[in-house]
Amino acid sequence: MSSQTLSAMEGGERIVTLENHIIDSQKEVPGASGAFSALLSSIGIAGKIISREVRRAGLIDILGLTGDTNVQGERVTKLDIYAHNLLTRVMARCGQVCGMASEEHPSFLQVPSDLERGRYIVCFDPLDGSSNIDVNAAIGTIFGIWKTRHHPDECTEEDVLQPGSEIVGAGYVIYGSSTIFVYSSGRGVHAFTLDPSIGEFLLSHRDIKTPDRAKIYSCNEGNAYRWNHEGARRYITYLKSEDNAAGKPYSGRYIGSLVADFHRNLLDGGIFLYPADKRKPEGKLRLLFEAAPLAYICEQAGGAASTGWTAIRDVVPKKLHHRVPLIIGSRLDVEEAERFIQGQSATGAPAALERAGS
Ligand code: P6P
Repeated sequence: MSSQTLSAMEGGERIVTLENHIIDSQKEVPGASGAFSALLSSIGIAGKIISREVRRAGLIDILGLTGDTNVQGERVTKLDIYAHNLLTRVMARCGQVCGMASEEHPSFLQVPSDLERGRYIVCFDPLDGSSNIDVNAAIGTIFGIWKTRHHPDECTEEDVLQPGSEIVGAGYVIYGSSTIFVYSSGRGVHAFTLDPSIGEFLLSHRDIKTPDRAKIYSCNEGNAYRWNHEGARRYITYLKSEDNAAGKPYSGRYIGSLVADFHRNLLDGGIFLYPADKRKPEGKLRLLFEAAPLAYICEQAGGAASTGWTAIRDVVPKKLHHRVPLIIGSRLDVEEAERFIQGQSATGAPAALERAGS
């Protein structure tokens, strides 16, 4: 064998596509049927198609608003509807899903009986942050995968109302300077960057671990005056105070697109907060379509996700569009934010005592 051929064989990293990785991961699961792999691959295909539409939205009059508002009371963009319709169609026809729920649809969606049903339930936010589309800020698709508790032909909304602790897989696709598919099926978090010239997601970040602490905080400070808990305001003030020995002040970074803010913090560390406020006393972000899937990813990467009081994974949804406060990111930062919100302080002392200087 020539030395050139030998070096070609031995040189460089293996090129790993999303499909390669999904099949390799399946081999680690005894008795796996391939159903989960087929479902994930279908979501990957949907991500590629939505990426294509997002990239050319400005050129084919698919930007802008439909003039409608969704079940969230939010203005709906044409791309929101495109992404919702595409994901609903792909999930219904992949043969692995019996029911689904979408942030853009008010009720549970059972896969029709004339289509092959599988044992998975999928909840998704088809295009999170879509209010940022027209200004070309990064947006994303978020998905969470659960198993139905009933036979696939009998699945109901009850099968969707499961806590994040029952998630069997989750991920997101971020449509930013590049399109990246990030997922976990319980064995770490892995990211794949789309090479549009070959139409493949290629492994770019293996086994992502988020730093335990980092000097980034991400929140809409314009809402701070109406946050329900004084401790949340005290926490942000604390982060901005000058204490270089304690690594402060932190830097503020807020894009206003959850997937973009989350993805930055997942890779570089930091904390994202969307506390409950007087307008949205239960919180703004949706448990099933945003918080629970991202909490799963974050915990798989060594981070933490909380309402400020309870781990997101432990919150049992009371309704499809259940909203929660979301504090998510680097573990030590989230734990510190919880102490403030719960009325303690950085030292863990009750805030009243600390304020008294005792
Ligand atoms: P605000 C986008 O509409 C979204 O649902 C999330 O992507 C984002 O984190 C949040 O709302 C932004 O909300 O009130 O700061 O505009």
